[in-house]
Amino acid sequence: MATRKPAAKAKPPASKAGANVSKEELLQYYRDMLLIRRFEEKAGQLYGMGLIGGFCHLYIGQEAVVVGLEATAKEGDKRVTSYRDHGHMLACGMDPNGVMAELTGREGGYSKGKGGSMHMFSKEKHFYGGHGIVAAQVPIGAGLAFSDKYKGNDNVTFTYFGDGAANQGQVYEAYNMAEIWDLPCIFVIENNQYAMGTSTKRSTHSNSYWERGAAYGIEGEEVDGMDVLAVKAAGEKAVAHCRAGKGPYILEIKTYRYRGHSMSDPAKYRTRDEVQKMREERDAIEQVRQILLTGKHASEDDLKAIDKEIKEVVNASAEFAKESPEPALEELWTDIYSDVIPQEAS
Ligand SMILES: Cc1ncc(C[n+]2csc(CCOP(=O)(O)OP(=O)(O)O)c2C)c(N)n1
Ligand SMILES: [Mg+2]
Repeated sequence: MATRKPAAKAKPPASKAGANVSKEELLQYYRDMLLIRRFEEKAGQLYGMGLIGGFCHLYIGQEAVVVGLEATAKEGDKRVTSYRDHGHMLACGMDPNGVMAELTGREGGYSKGKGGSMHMFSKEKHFYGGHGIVAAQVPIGAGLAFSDKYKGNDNVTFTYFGDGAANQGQVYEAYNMAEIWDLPCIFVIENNQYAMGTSTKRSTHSNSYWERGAAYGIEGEEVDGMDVLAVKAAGEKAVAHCRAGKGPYILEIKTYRYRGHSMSDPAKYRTRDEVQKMREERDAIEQVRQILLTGKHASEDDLKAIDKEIKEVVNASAEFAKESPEPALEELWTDIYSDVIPQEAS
């Protein structure tokens, strides 16, 4: 009886970072990055319609950073970040409905509509915020890592902050203590080249931020943040270092935000061409799309189906966020540190 030769397995594309990545992984990164992008675009629209108030900082352009690092995380690992936080929440598995409803200030939001864009948390997903004070989350990240060290487990904490935050004093106090105590903390500098309207070229003599760790004896490296595979490869190294009890590690991830600092940004500090060039030549989602197509791991139709699926998830989150009621007045007196509830005037 003639035996059939098993179909040759498609070879996984070789990453620029040198790691072999499976088709399934690539599709997952494509999906995860696209979810963040479409979600943020929708948040931008809702903001324009007046459905989201206050501050709102979009993550569009930086998706590969958090998706690449989340690919290296395991259950129990923690994350904490700044106000540019929606992507981090989605990447660690928080519910898009709860995030969007928090943006619109509704009862179904992660903080029952009382926190908004910069103040969401998830105990279940070990997401510790969302911090509006620049660099405030960095010592908190070291503290979270301390708790794991104290408990004797092998969890790590991803502590994200920006290039602007990297010039703050408390970052270096946290570095010092993290090194002395060998804390399993990955300090992730998301260097998107601007702090509000100030370019890194104007704010610091040396814009190689990771090298500052040397003063504290902390190892680190610079990573191409527009290449999700490079981020993942560097993340694996950092995670292995921390899990092995070797103390903290610094990843300076070079990235770029396409949108303004927040929704009210006059964008006079850079040219349209600069942004356009980045979008056209370096976009992280497009890079993965090209690897999938040229390696014949997915067809245009497969990718279209994923796009459609993501659009549906995002549209559903916007519907949920619009339909969820505003928080009841009594909610003003919950989740606060005071027991003294004002009584109605008699
Ligand atoms: C202590 C403090 N100083 C100033 C501000 C105002 N502020 C908000 S965001 C920001 C820029 C921070 O830039 P960066 O750390 O690079 O993060 P990015 O916005 O680029 O993600 C500043 C100065 C603040 N929120 N907190
Ligand atoms: Mg920045």
